[in-house]
Amino acid sequence: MPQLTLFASPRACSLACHIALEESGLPYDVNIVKIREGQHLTEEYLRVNPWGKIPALKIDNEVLTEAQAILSYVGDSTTVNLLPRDNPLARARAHEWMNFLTATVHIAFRPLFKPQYLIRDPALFPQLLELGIPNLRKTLLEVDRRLTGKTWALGDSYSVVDPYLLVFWIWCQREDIVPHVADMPNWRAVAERTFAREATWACLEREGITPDNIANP
Ligand SMILES: N[C@@H](CCC(=O)N[C@@H](CS)C(=O)NCC(=O)O)C(=O)O
Repeated sequence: MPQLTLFASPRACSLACHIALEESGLPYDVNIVKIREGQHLTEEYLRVNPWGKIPALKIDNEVLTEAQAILSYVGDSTTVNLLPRDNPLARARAHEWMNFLTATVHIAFRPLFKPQYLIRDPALFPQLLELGIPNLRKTLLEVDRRLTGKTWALGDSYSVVDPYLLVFWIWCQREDIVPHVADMPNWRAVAERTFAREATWACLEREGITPDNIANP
């Protein structure tokens, strides 16, 4: 069994990998690297992931990056049913979700969370938000639409996609984001089911996330 160490920052997209590892029953360690404190840019972390992003999963002496790849690896490495194995379409659906979350949903938060990554002049940030806020709202509503009638993202079975969805649900609960987000009843129901799982709270607590600070980090 390889030795697994996840590098995670509280509330970052790494939370999905953290919960998936906890659900998987695989032995693993977590190394907390706080983005807010700039720890992702220290020499020590850049030796792990020169790209300076979270998450990274150390697998013995190799490092795997990208949330989707890590979730896929965890799903394939456990005997717990976290990723469809033998059904090509069901497996592709899992990747359809994960790719949508990585490439579209995650990025839709950028004008609000990290405008400085997109444009240098802070005077232009409001212009960025003019397009960014409706785009975020529309993207999140698309997540909700895709969850219509579903117990979990993939239907009846919990999978690595569900904790990934939870990351962005938690981001939506931030006091500064709530006003820009529509009601999303399908997603709320899936998120509540995910919150009800023991593994979820074990990881949230480890990252210092509590019901009291979830909206106001
Ligand atoms: N495409 C990467 C994105 C990784 C990423 O940007 N992670 C964020 C945290 S959610 C990060 O490391 N941010 C540090 C920064 O550049 O400020 C993935 O899906 O893993």
